[in-house]
Amino acid sequence: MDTITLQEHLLELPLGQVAFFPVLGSTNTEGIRWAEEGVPKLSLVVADEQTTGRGRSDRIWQTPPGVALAFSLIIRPGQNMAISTSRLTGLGALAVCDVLQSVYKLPAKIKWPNDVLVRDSKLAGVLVETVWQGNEILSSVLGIGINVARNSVPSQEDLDFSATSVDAVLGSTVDRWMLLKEVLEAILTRLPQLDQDGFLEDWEANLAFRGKPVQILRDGAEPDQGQIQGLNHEGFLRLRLSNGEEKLVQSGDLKLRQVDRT
Ligand code: BT5
Repeated sequence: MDTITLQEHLLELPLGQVAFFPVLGSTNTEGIRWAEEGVPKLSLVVADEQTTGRGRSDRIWQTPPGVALAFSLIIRPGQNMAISTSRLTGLGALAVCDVLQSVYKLPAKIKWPNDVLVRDSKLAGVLVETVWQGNEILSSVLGIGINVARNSVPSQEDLDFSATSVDAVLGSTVDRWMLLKEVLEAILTRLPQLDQDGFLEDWEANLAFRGKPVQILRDGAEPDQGQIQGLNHEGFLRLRLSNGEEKLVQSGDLKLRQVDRT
């Protein structure tokens, strides 16, 4: 797909500038550059292949050619940094869940803060990055990677959590560009609701492992163990610890894992 064809495919959506790259380091890096240059809001960077795709804390996100979706949308949210970054991460994950559930009838869930799972395997990840102008947020870059075809899934030795693809969980083949359009539509539908309680409720309702025992792992710190209660207003995880206290967990360089009850 070239840029013109992609633009035509997405014509009904109120996007800004749209570009398709056969190969790119990272759509988020390009998106940050675009945002710094002042592109119109809702501009979209799409890559067929990423050579330096990244996750949180500069982890590697693999996007081989021809089999996955990697894209970044430039958004101008409000100025509340904590709310915008965490809620936009929720927005990306929720939009992918919306589409997988409603269009493809898949039991998609959000592994807080930024992963989309189907049957406990990850098939999409979200990375939101912020572009500042002085003390103000100029833009946020909402990056989403989705494993579509079966061979988009990295080999297990490169992963610290089990992974899958849309085609694998569906048992049939999905049109990547149709899926892109559906996810963008879901993002655009939810975006005006970002500050509302209803958005938070929907995000919370789609959390994986809710009410189940989980661990929050951080390098160099004792893990927190407890039950997922839900989210607070800022999108922090509410965890009920074994002593009955509730702890708020802010997203960051952490890993959430279900505690094996066997
Ligand atoms: C994420 O980080 O899951 C966020 C991924 C965001 C990727 C998109 S693609 C478009 C945009 N441009 C970018 O450069 N990034 C965004 P995190 O939760 O930190 O997970 C990273 C971990 O996921 C890695 O350490 C691997 O273990 C695993 N991983 C890497 N590639 C994967 C894949 N294709 N499918 C499933 N897991 C993967």
